[in-house]
Amino acid sequence: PASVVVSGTGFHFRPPRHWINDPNGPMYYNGIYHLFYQFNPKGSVWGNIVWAHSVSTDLINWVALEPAIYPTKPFDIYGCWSGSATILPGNKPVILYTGVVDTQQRQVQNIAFPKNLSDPYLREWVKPDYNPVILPEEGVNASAFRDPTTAWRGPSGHWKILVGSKRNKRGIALLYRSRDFIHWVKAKHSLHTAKGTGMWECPDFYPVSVKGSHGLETSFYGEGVKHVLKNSLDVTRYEYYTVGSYDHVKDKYVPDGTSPDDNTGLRYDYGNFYASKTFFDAKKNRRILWGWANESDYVDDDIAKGWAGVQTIPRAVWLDTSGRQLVQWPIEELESLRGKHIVVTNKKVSSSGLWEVKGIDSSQADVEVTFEISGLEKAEPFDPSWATDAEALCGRKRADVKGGVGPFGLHVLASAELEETTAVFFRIFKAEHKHVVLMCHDPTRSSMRPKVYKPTFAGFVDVDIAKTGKISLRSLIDHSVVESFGAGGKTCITSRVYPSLALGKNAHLFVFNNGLANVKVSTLKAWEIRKPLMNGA
Ligand code: DQQ
Repeated sequence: PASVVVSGTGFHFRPPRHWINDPNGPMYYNGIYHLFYQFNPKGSVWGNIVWAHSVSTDLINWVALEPAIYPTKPFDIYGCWSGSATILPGNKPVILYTGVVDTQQRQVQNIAFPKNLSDPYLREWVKPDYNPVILPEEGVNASAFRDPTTAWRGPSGHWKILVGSKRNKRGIALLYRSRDFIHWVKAKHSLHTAKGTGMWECPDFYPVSVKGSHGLETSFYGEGVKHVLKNSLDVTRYEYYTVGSYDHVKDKYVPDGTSPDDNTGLRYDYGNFYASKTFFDAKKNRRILWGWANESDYVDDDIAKGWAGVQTIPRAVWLDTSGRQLVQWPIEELESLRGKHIVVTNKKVSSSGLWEVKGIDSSQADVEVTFEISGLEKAEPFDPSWATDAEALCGRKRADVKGGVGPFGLHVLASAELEETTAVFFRIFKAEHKHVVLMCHDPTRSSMRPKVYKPTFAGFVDVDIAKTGKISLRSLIDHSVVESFGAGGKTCITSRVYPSLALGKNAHLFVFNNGLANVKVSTLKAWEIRKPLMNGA
């Protein structure tokens, strides 16, 4: 097969050319959404990093502007790395970002302001000469000192931020305080640390409401609030978060302990999703999550196709009613791109059943389906040792491994004869006192192309399946991106896949059941997704 036939993506955020990584400084300001991101203006591999800049009025259609922050001064001459925006009182946006100062990649934190607040797009940013505003002091590892968060303000009037770091293999979220946003002092105690995780990149820390799906401004404090701390682990390339309590006076964060805060903990997304960042959207009173989905093809392919990396579809994020985890859902604005659609109702998927969903072009689509499970008697027994590694379990029990209840789900980006497919599915097990629901992405057969990395990804879904008897799945399909949301967004998985046959009109969509028990599709809706304005891509 030809090695570089990769079609572009349709509705995922990316520039027309070159390498992108972390989303930076997302914000809503005077009616405009801003997204900055790590960008190499010279090629489709990582390097020469600047803050590229795009603006939008709906988070879906994007217009690219000139890069906003790029190396010019000793305090950022080797790179302008990740950081965050804060809207200061008086409606004044400000950015804190990491500057790389030498070839050993030693890091400092810098501040930048819009040059002209009356420019609706805030095109130009100024980096005052008094930068850097934070230097790595005694005892801080200068090459592991980066990615300042959005600031929050405590009852004392102090601003506070986190900076990611490590000491030996301990991940650290350093805490800094400032009265004026320019002079910052390191707090004696870090906000949180965990042993054995390695470097904490791109920390994020924010309040969530214990009731309802609305978001809270980052400085919010009061009753009925929990906090979320997320870190990106550069060793595993996965992110983990905890839900906990934060004391604004003592600056103490205590995770609830409902999930571990290491490599076995909760994740926003159990797939290819990294360096994420949230922001509070004052327009719609919600908190929105951006994450980066890297390529998983071969570097030579990225060079040949001339671009690499996308941002996932922005997701609203809030605390689940259980209080134990977050829930995520693609922003409602995405639905404005829905075009031609089809509906299937009350259709059985018998044991070993397979049927095609016809009538739409499914290479750029949005699919929502609800499966009804008639009985759980046939569920496979669950070995408790599997509980800490969903991914390994999915690797062993892939879509083609027969089960009791499930695997059932979708074949997306599939060729007509299923030589190629990315399987998105559930498998239900019987544990001692409950049922365990596993959600998987199995791209083992996603591409006939050589050298493509095709990892299986998986997470458990915290639902009482015996009680509800049904489970929903939504998949956003975009040529080389599959983003799936299980049980209304309780478990999310993103994959990058590179079909060589299942391209464009040759991409098919199937429903399958490879378990002994019958299941039923109570409803399936699938829409073609139109291409928005995407930075000229
Ligand atoms: N990417 C940036 C760093 C960050 C890493 C450099 C995470 O600031 O730690 O491009 O992907």
